[in-house]
Amino acid sequence: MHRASATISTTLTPMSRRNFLIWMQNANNRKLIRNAAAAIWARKYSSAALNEQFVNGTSAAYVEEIYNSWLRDPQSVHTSWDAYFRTNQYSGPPNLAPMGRNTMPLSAFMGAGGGAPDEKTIDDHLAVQAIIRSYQSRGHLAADLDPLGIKTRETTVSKDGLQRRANEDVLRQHTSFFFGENDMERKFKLPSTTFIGGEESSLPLKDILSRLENVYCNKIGVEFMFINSLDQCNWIRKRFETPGVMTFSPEQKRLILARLTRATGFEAFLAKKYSSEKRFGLEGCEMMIVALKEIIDVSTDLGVESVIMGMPHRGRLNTLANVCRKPLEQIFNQFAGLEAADDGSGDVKYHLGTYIERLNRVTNKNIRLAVVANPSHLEAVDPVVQGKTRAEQFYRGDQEGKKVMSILLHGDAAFCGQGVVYETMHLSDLPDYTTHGTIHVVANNQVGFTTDPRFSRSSPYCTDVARVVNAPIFHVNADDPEAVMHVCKVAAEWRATFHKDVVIDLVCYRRNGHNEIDEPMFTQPLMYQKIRKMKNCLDLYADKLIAEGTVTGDEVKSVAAKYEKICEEAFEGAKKETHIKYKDWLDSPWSGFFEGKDPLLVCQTGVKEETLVHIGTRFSQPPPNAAEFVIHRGLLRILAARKAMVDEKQVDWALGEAMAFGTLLKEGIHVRLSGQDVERGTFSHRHHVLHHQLVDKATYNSLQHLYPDQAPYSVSNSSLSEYAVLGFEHGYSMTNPNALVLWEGQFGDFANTAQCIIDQFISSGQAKWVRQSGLVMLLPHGMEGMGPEHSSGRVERFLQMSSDDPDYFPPESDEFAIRQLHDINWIVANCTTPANLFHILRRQIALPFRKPLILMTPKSLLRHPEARSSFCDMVEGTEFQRIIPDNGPAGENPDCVKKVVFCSGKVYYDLTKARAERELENEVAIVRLEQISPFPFDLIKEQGNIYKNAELIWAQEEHKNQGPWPYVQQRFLTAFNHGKDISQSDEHASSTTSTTTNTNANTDSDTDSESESDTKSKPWLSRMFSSSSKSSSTNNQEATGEFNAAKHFDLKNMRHDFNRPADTKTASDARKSQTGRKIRYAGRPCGASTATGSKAQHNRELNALLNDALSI
Ligand SMILES: Cc1ncc(C[n+]2csc(CCOP(=O)(O)OP(=O)(O)O)c2C)c(N)n1
Ligand SMILES: [Mg+2]
Repeated sequence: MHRASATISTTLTPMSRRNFLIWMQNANNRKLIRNAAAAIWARKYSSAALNEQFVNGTSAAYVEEIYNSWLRDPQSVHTSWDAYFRTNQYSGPPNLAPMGRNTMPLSAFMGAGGGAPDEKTIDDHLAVQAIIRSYQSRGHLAADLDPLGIKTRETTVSKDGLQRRANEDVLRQHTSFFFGENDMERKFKLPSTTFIGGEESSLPLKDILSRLENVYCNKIGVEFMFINSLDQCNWIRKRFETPGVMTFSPEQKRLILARLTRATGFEAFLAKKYSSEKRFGLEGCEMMIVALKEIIDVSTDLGVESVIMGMPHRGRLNTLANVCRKPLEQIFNQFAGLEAADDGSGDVKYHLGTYIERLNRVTNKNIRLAVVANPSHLEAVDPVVQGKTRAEQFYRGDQEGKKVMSILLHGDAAFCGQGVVYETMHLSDLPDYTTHGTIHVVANNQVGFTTDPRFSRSSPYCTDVARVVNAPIFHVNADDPEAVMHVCKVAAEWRATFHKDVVIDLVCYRRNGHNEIDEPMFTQPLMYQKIRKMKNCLDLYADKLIAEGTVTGDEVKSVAAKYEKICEEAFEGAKKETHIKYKDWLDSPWSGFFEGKDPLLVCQTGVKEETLVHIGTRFSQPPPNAAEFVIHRGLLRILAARKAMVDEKQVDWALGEAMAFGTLLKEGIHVRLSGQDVERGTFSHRHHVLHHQLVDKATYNSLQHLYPDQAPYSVSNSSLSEYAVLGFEHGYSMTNPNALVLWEGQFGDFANTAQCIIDQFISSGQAKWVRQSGLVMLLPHGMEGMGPEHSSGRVERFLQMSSDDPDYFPPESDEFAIRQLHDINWIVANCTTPANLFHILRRQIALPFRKPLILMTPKSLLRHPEARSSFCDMVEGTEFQRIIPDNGPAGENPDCVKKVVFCSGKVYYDLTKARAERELENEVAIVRLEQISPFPFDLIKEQGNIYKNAELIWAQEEHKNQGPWPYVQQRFLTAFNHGKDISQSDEHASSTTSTTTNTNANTDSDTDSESESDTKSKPWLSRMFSSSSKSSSTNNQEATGEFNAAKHFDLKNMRHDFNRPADTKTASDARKSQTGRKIRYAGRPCGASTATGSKAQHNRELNALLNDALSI
């Protein structure tokens, strides 16, 4: 798939142009031609405009000036201009409010006798136009948005004696034009930029003002005049200004009331049944539920089939119940504190996701709704939702976002406070990241926990961040249900029309404290005095509908009673459940992926040699049949070098990676690589996108043209964000397991600005939300004297979060490696050869389940002549090597070896070079740890046995408190001393920071002591506290120390049983007994920074490391 949108540049010779066109006409290049045609059209279009003398920048200003003076005095301009302006053909810039649309000429408003308009007529018309524009631009500043009335301005009495909200903030100097009572009946011509007249082209001044007041200063505040597109501005004006746009039929009103009743009833029911439980209730913003339903109804009516939502705590349970229609029993069960029937540590109820497919009764269409699980970290889910949405659009071929859309909900404090909102907004219009418009809904309760907005933001509105992407912002008083419904309808239509973001700011209040246990009067006394007196929105609306005769009081009561009955029945039903199931809360089911799969079968990662030759050849070629595709000379050299390597049946790093991608693409696996500058590669090694040197945006990506029936490949330079882009790719990886999704950090260090995605989603997503992801993080890592940053991918942090137990040597069997992979939360690796890179990337897909892969990648090794692999290491029968043993003289004669240096990553090449310089090839073996986590206990043990008499060293270039050492140290001991010294201590490593349900942790319990039932439900606890637990084991195999594989690893349900055999031999015991084999550290001491600031110091420290590691 070409991304080219080439204009056939005039810089090409006619012959070149012809050849280039022939190449483009090739079937594969149709899209390029389409794009090119569009670009040519666009270019023609804009150049035509530019060539038009009359409207180029300076002359337009000149004409505008003449026009203005003509307006003031028609005789002040040349008669030809006068004649021209009288024809009404001149259409000035939008802010002049031209007369184009309305046909009535200004002369019609002049006194009898016609002739030139008098000065007052012109001034008055200009004033009216300025006033209209003022309302449109700033009417929201005076709108009646706050149900509490705290921030709402009082109405003021205008010169004409009428009450108005618009004050000088809105009207600025135009207030001075405010006319006297006598002018109120005067008719004024309406400019084409307003729709308040409906069919009328002129209106009496009093109507103009009252209509503008009603549209812009009532319960809706529309912020849109910053949008650069006149079309879009007019579109919005039309939807808010046209008389009668906000009328609702009695049926519609009843539906609003019914939905509001459910939203209100749900919170009331929870408050009644679980009065002391946190639920982050929606009281004060119940209209949010009705709003979401309206957005979904309108969107589905317009063609949307799948909606992906991300939202914080506030009203989440209500959304699940009343928007997604998640069975109430499942929600109520979350309050019951039941033990989970499936694996994982779970999460609190207001973080869990869900996925529902159901019939939308209003539109009678099937719809899929997903609420993505999220951590506490506010707004972190935003990019994840966008990535998931984008992926779903991709797999459905929904290139314009007509079928799949995202809705993001926000709290007011978080929306303006969290930077990831801004980062996510900036993805909204990028070709490879757009989801074609997101509807943002802010539950703006005017407080964040205990903090007043006056102290939590510097922007006037909490929504101002959206202005950067030209998204219209609809502020609305959430106590006016019909106003809310209207903005929701317009927002959904906006998205369907322009496919751009839009924001609904639901200005509401929070009836209770932050959660139901907090006392809000401590911190917001005045606000809460007011809130205590507020009638809820349902009552207000019911009163209104009763008063206008739409419903009766009895009907209102009966709707409420009916819903309460539904809740009661579900409540009773929930009591019958004994367990909760995390799988009920999965937001991204992979139907059919796990079923019928052998959970221990890893598919081949080696491939046929001819495949490697084919991919390698294509990858080293410019576009076929495009002799005139002008490639940079330096790139031609790189392509030639690639070809030479392929001829020698060798690969370097870039080629190894391309082989992995290419072979997966061949197998129908979609590959997506994203990150800063990934197309070329930060280190200029990848060059997946070749740029025509003479034609703008004409590009060629050979990996997209390997096979006619291959899967799509996408490689995208991202915006300069880690947090949002990594979140996005994580979300993308959740949608379909049959895709290799990779995010590359520019340098590994920069991943720390995405730490929340790493901690909260990638490392622990499966444990918390039973959701798997095969996302790959590529993190350039290595100390190369480039200073404290640009050095370390912080491998120690990833390793610290790995969930394998340092003291536990799993049972040895043929399936050791796959069982370990199954049980771990993620894989951390640092490959030293392109072949191993090839295999580990392919293994991501070959596995029968998905695990994130954290891959430290090299920098200088990208061009290191020794960091090459032969095709022999990639062909069928070969596989990923978790460790690479010493294959030289030392490995061949292990008995002569005095020292074994274990290492990981690029330092291997420093060590081998230094070993050769010291002529120690026979005495020092160097073993590479390629997969650091899960730790290859079995293979390391084997190495220990091979080099029985040698001293064991771990050498690393990172500081001692960094790099793999803190992780590998204990695990080496466990591996080397497996089978020696037996006693019992069994603490478990975990990937999440806590367990969730009350039965799993006592954090929510009001007692500190462990009850008997608690101890029973926690075998590890019982083993710690009960001396008899080992002997009283009911399992004979456990008692005899035999590993019960079926028990430990429940193959059928793909779950890990945390009841590990009690008498596991542990390294900590070996350490305690001081009998075990030891491993010594060689390298830098502990340090605060990741690297030194000076190259000389770096080299000195590296030499010290090499001397220490290799000294005999
Ligand atoms: C990143 C992050 N920082 C801090 C918190 C703690 N916290 C939870 S809710 C909350 C207030 C949120 O206010 P707002 O966004 O207005 O939502 P509301 O609760 O008012 O609906 C805070 C500070 C958090 N969850 N996430
Ligand atoms: Mg708030």
